[in-house]
Amino acid sequence: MTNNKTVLSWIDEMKALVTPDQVVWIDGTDEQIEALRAEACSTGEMIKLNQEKLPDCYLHRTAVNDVARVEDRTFICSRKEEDAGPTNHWMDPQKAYKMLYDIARGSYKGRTMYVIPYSMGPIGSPLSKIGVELTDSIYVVLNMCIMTRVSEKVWEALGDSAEWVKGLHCKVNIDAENRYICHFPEDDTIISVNSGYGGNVLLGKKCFALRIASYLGKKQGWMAEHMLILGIEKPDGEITYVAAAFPSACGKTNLAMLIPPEVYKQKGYKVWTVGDDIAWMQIGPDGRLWAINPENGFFGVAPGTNAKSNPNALATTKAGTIFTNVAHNLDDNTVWWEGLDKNPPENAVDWTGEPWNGKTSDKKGAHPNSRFTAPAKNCPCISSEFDKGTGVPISAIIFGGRRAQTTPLVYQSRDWNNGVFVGSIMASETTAAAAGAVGVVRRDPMAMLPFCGYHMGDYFAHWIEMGEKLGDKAPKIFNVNWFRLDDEGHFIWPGFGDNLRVLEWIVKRCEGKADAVETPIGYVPHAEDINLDGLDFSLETLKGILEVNNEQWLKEADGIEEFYKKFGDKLPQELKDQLAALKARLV
Ligand code: GTP
Ligand code: SPV
Ligand code: MN
Repeated sequence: MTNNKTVLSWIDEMKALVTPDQVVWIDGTDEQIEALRAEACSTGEMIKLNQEKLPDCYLHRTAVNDVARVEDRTFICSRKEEDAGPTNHWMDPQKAYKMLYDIARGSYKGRTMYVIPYSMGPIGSPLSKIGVELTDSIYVVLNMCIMTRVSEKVWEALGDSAEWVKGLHCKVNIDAENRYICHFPEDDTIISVNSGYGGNVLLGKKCFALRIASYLGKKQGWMAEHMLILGIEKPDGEITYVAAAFPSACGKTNLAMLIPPEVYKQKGYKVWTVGDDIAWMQIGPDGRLWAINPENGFFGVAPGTNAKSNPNALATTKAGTIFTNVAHNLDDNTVWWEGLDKNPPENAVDWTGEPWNGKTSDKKGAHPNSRFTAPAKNCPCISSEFDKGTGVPISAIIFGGRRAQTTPLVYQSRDWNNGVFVGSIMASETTAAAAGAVGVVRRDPMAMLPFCGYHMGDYFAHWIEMGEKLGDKAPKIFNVNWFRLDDEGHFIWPGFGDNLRVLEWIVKRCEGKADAVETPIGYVPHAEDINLDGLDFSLETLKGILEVNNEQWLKEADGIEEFYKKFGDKLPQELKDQLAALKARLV
C-alpha cells in the first residue's frame, strides 16, 4: 500500500462516488492472483481450462455487444474543443465528468473495488510511467497483471509524486447505450464505463500508453506510438532494431514475432521481439531515437494464429494466458479459433456461449476480434533488452496498412519530412478490432487515428520537430504493404516469415548497402535485390507488387488533399509542400 496523499485522496473520492462493499489492494503476488482466479471461476466470470495442456490458462466471454473498441464512444475531453482536433470525438470536461459520475454513482454496490498500481515500462526506469486503475472486474485485474507490471514496488517507485495517471473503470450494466471511454489529458485521467472489453477497459493500454501518453510526449518532447519493436540479428551477431506502425489487426504481433524462413535460419538470422503494439520513444544521450515497450504482455488477435503463421505467438499462449471470446472445446477443455487448425471441435461452445459444432455450423466459433492475453516472458523470441529500462536504438521506422492495390510491397521515403508525409497519408481497410464496418479504406495516419490524444495537425508538427532534433541520427522511414490482392482476391505476397526478405532490404538501406529505384512516391527496391531464395515466387510477380502506378497515385493524391482539408491551419506547411511535390512528380 501507499501513503501517497494524491493517491489516497483520489481513492477516497472515488469510493464515495461508486460505494463499493469493500476495497481490495492488488499486489500482483501469485497468492492473490490464484485467489482471484478461483473467485472468478466460482461466479462463472472465467472458466479454468485443461491444466495439463494449458497450465494457468482461463477462458472469458464478454457480452455479445461488447467485443471491440468503440471509437464513436471514445472521447478526448480537453478544455478546448480545438485541442482534440477534427479526428477525435470531444466532450467538454465539466459535462463529461458530470455525465460519467452520474453513471458511475453507486455502481460498485454489492461489488468490490480493486486498486491496481501499475507501471508502464520496467518499474523505476526513467522512461516508465505509473498509473492506478480502479475496477470492479476481476477479469480486468487479471489482465492488467499480465499486460502491465503490477506490484507493491510500483508504490515505492511512485513515492510522494503526483505524477501518475488516474483510471476509473466501472462495468455498471455493460449497457452499450451508456458506454463511454473518456480521456482528460490535462488531468491525467481516464474514465471508462459500461464495457468489459480489453481495449476499452485495460486502461494502461490504448487509453494511457497512447492517448494520454501521446499528449505527454508532445508536451515533454518524446513520442508514444502504435508500433511494434523488433530486433533483426544478422549472422555476425549484429542486431538492428526497427519500429513499425500498422493499424489494428494489420500484422504487428505477427511481424514482431516473425520466424525467419528456412534459408535465413540456416545462415544464422534471428528475430527478437521487444514489443508488439506500443512504443515509447525518446532521444537518447547519443542523439539517436531509443524505444521501450511499455507493456508486459501481448493482447493479441487469436483468429489466424497457428503453428505455421505465428508459432511464437502460439507458444506464448500455452501458459498463464487468458483467452477472450474464442471457442471452448468441451471434449478436452481447451480453446479453438478459426485458422488454428483444420480440425474444429464438434462438441464446443462458441464465443456467444451457445453450443457449437465446428464441423457442421456455418457460424464462427471465435469472434474475429477474439484475443489472448499472454505474458511477454513466455515468448520464445523475447529480446534480452525487453526488461531493461534503457530501451533499444531504432534504425528504421516502418509504416504499413492493408491495401488491396496502389501501395507497393515496400518503399523508402526520401527523407524524414517525406517520411512524416508517408505516415500521415497511411490508409488501410478497416478490421474487426473496432466496432463498425469492416473492409472500408480509411486514412489512418501513423496508425494513430483512434489513439492520438490531441489535435492531429499538432501531432504531425511534433513529428517534424522530432526530426529536426534527431538530424542525421533520425531513423530512416519506410512503408510496407503485405496485403496486395490478385484478380481473384488472394494475397499475392506470402507474408508472415517471408516478410523478413523485405526487412533485410530495409536494413541494407539503413546501412547504405542496397540500391533502389527512384519513383514519384519514394525509393523502391530493384526486384532482384529482394532475396527470393527458397521461395516459390517469381521475379515477375514481385515486379508487379513493387510497381508504382502514377494514375492510381494521382487519385490517391486527390484523396490525400481532401483528407488534409480537415486539419485546416494546423496542417504543417511542410506536409502541404510534400503533397505539392508528390503531385508535381506524378504528372
Ligand atoms: P492489434 O493487436 O489489433 O493491434 O493487431 P496487430 O496489428 O498486432 O495484428 P496481428 O499481427 O494480430 O494480425 C492481424 C491479422 O493479420 C491476422 O489475421 C493475421 O493472420 C494477418 N496477418 C498478419 N501478418 C500478415 C501477413 O504478412 N500477410 C497476410 N496476408 N496476413 C497477415
Ligand atoms: C488494437 O485494436 O489496436 C489492439 C487491441 O491492440 S485493443 O487493446 O482492443 O486496442
Ligand atoms: Mn493495437
